[in-house]
Amino acid sequence: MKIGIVCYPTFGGSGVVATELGKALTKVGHQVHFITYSQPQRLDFFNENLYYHEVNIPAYPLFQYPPYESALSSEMVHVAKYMKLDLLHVHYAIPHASSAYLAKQILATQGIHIPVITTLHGTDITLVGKDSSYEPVVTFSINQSDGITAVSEFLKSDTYRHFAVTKDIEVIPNFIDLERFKRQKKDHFKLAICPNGEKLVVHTSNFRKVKRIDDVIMIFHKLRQQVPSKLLLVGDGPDRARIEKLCMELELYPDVRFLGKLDAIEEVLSVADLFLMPSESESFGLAALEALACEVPLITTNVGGLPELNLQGVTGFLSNLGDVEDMVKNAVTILKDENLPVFKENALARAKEFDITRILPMYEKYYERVLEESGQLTMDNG
Ligand code: GMT
Repeated sequence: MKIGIVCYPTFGGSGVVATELGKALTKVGHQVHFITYSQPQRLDFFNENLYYHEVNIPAYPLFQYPPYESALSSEMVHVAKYMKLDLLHVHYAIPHASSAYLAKQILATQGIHIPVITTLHGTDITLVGKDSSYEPVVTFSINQSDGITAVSEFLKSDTYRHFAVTKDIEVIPNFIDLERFKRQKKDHFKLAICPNGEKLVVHTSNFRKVKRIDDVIMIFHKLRQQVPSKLLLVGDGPDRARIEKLCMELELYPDVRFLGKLDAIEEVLSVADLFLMPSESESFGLAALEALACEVPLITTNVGGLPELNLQGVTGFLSNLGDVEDMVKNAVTILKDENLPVFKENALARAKEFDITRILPMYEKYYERVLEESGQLTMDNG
């Protein structure tokens, strides 16, 4: 099959899922064409089936806001036509689903019929997409997609709850490459951070309000009064400067370290004992799955799709939003020497359920179904 993948090229979860999916598809023989405004962060390998097409957005003094959606639609038209794509798979509805709709209409006028699949990832539905500035376009373009997937049952329900979506939504969860995300022996690294045998707590995110990093800090602040521990914060975003200040005010240095954006996140997770995700909203929680794969138990909220990943008392614990006291109590339980090995083992077992080798065929089957339903399945792509 020849598949066009449209996504955000940044470190965000939707871009990571789209890029890893595309890479995996090329390894099983599909031809994948990424259409993005810059090289996706994780598109870091060569494969003869992999193509990258950059969206060109010409500047013009009249444009206070360069019309990215038009440029993206045009690039989709060019790539679909000249590369003879079988389908377009767009990740994160805004604005990719509406740009794909426009591209599809343009191609149809040229006798080219190409189905569009939209994958809903989270804030495109739960936060940004609901805003009246976007809602009519999001609803319309989701309904116009030939296929719709969501990354959790929660996200599927939330889409029906908040948008007048009339089509079936297929749930295909986030996945993990266990070849890459596995616990590596990094004793020297652990010793450098925790020289006196302290427990290591990790949080990774894009430092947005929705991640509630204040709660991460408060959990750690209270935890270290009971269990000698250190905190590593990975990632960057709008809340970082404020949070660094909070750490100074609480006199948490040098027990807290901000590592910024890191590609080899699995190296940090390999030395972690606990992962914190006290998010206000989380459609799936890919970062938490990455932690599980590296045998790191979880403290999360019980919001969104997190109960579909984190199993209470098995892979970690879930608490009500903002219940820092409960999260601290649970963290202390996990970190007890007699409990930690069991949680670590359970973490890996749970991660294996989301192994890419299990999830990739779900996408392939769904592609075939959408192609068949739209009358585009031929011997060539089938
Ligand atoms: O807002 C973010 O955290 C980034 C966002 C994205 O789309 O880039 O992540 C969402 O998609 C991920 C991949 O499907 C999910 O694992 C995350 O849970 C989801 N984030 C939220 O729902 C807040």
